[in-house]
Amino acid sequence: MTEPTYDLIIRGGRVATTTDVFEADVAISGETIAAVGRGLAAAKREIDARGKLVLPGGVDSHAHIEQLSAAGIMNADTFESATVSAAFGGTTTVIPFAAQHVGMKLPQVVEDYHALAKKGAVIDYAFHMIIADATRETVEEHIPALVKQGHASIKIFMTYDRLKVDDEPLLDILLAARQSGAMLCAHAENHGIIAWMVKRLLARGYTLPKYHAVSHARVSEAEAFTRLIGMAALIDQPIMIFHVSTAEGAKVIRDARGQGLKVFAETCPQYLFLTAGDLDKPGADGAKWMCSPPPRTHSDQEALWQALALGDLQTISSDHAPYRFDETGKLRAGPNPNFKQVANGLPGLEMRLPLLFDAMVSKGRLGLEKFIELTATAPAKIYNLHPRKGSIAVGADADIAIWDPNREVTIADEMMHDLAGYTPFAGRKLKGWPVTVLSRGRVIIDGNKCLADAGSGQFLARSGGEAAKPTGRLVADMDPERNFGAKLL
Ligand code: DUC
Ligand code: ZN
Ligand code: ZN
Repeated sequence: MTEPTYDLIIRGGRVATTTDVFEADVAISGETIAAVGRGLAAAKREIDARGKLVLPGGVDSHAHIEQLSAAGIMNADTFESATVSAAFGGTTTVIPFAAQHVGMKLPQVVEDYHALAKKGAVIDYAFHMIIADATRETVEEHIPALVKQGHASIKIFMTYDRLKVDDEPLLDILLAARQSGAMLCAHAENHGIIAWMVKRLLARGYTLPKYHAVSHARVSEAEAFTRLIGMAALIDQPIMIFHVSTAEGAKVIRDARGQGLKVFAETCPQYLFLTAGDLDKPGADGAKWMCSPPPRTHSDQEALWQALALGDLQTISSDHAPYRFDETGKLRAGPNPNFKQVANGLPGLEMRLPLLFDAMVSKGRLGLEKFIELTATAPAKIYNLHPRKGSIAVGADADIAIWDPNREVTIADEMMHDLAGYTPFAGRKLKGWPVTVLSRGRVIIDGNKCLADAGSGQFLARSGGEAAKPTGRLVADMDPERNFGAKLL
């Protein structure tokens, strides 16, 4: 008897990429995709995918896992719970953070997060390194060394008291990113505006969660984007602007891209499906919907969808940042905290793809190919994980989500596999659900069962790749030939 040719075949589904949707079998040998075609030879095992969609597993390029908040509150999840919940939602690659706080040595921070992820993760992962303490040692020694070790993206905060990086150290970090070939990602909001608004609101007794949204005045986003883009242009350093929430912010990015600057940007489901009105609940309840930047208005949602359609925003990540609605998380300061005392963040790894599939594929907004691009292929490309991750192609890792496009589900808190204890999207009715999920050829989700072992996810070392390469056009101010003699230009 002849040996079966492949280890596994996913037979008869509709396979989709960013450009094509077609009926095919997908054959897997070991951990990678060996063939895509019709009537492929036998395998040791087969999955019947007739009537289903066979899609690349999602790539979630922004998630906070086992991370301390700015105020020192720990996320609700472990690497195991977060990645199990991601897998249930059809995501097979995640990029969380190795988060430095002031006084910490970056190599130790990275080592500590490695240890946590190695123990728990059930899907593959890379890290963005958060820099909160731009000492000379961090900037000149640690960043270059760690980028070489495969951590080719850096994240900074322009707000939050204990994390924010001011303009001058930010320029140092942009330069370090440029010299080591890393992407610079940013949480860009104007700290002074937010701090000033917070003080005025609290002094007048406006303490409920809904005032969190008021305190993050809209202009704080567009102003910080403009300042960051200006500094990045000075250094000629590519940047990724995280979680765009306003129409004005999206316009700043469109204009910068129109000038040929290498500015990438993402938004998140909370800015496409929630509004500031969701924070307006009795008592402290609105804290469950508190994140930064806050959800805005319906017209911002429309502007963000348009920006996604036009390519101004290239990815949709979750910004998963789960805190329980109890004294360990959102209510750490007591049952009636003022909005400034509440940890910012929402759980989102699990619901990112089902929410977007329902809106984009089932309801038809932008369609299946764009869904794959925004949630898998584009983040894999921008963070240099493609072609290994983010697509269904021969030679790629067999990271695959099989979706039942007709399954109808009403989201409920009890269904979630993360440890937040709630989802801000409870009660929504969705059509389309990931029913089987594979990571490197292993079935890790089969219906409502998780079959993956803690620690079976692998670290993905990566260099900066194409997206992180400077344009090569140094502005005159930075050019010694042209301006360090202070010539008139
Ligand atoms: N915003 C959040 O809402 N949570 C995590 C960090 C952030 O910037
Ligand atoms: Zn952020
Ligand atoms: Zn974040």
